[in-house]
Amino acid sequence: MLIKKMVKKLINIYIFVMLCFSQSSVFGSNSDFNTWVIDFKKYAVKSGVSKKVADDVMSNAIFLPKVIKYDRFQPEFYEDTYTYIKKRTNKNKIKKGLALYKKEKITIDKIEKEFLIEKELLLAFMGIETNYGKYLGKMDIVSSLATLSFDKRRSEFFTKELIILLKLVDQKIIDKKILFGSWAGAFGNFQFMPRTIQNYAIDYNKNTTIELKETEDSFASAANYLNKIGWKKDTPCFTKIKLNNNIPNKYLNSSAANINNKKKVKYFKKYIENFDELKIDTNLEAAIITPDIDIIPGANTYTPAYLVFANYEKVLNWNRSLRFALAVCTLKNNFKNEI
Ligand SMILES: [Ca+2]
Repeated sequence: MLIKKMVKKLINIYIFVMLCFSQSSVFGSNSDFNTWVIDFKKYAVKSGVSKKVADDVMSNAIFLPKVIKYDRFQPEFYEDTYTYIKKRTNKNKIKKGLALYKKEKITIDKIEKEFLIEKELLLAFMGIETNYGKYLGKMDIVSSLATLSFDKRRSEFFTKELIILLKLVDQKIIDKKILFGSWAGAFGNFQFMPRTIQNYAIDYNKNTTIELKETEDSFASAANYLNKIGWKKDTPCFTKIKLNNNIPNKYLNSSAANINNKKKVKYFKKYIENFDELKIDTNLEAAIITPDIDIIPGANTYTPAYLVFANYEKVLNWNRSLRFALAVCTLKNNFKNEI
């Protein structure tokens, strides 16, 4: 335990030092950023955005050094699995979720039925993404997305998101005055990125605008998203397992980018110490994940370990983090016992 804590501390110090060194290049890039904005506007117009909206929306875009800091210091990169899950699924989170459900029961129950997505799952997503709308973010999304597009790490991804956002403004689906959200450009109760808004957000209460900070539209949009990407109601997400030492390394997934080597649960029997205690259909397809291997140096290879199912990968579609998906499904299960 002590070693684990020391390793964690060392990782934090390392990240901090790296951030200090990266400061000079980050702060020295303002004129480069302004040149980038000029080029980006031309590219946006070529991609189908009207010149008026491109000029208008981008006119106040500024480079935000703190966005780069947040990008390099995400908890998904350094928190071990138990800490990550515990922080996000505590009793207070359940209490607040239950209070919201009590208040919005009619709407949430109706949406659950219509989209075939468990209310517990919707509450879990909202609880983890924004603490039930408490942390919607106050960052100017255009500047966040512009900063991350200008930055090299994931430039292509964020450039596409920013173009989509401009198109949403151009088509009057979103009002540019309300574009405040997270440092990574996500928006509303469920932290939708522009592409998610474009593909899945709906005006559920039919008042002609999509309000992702209001219960009706945000819950229906989240339920619609999960339904369309294939979440299957009343089927499992993950289950915790104890692995035997005889498990070949190839079965241990530790990257959220791809979940490999899927087999029927019963195939893994010889590798799972507590197999007989598992309350799971052994004909289901599953994979094994050991999320701490990559980020916690010296982590015990086989602990913690989980069997994950098709639904788990749907949560990864939402946010590509092994820990995030475990936390969402854990909170969902915790609600199940309360509602
Ligand atoms: Ca609406």
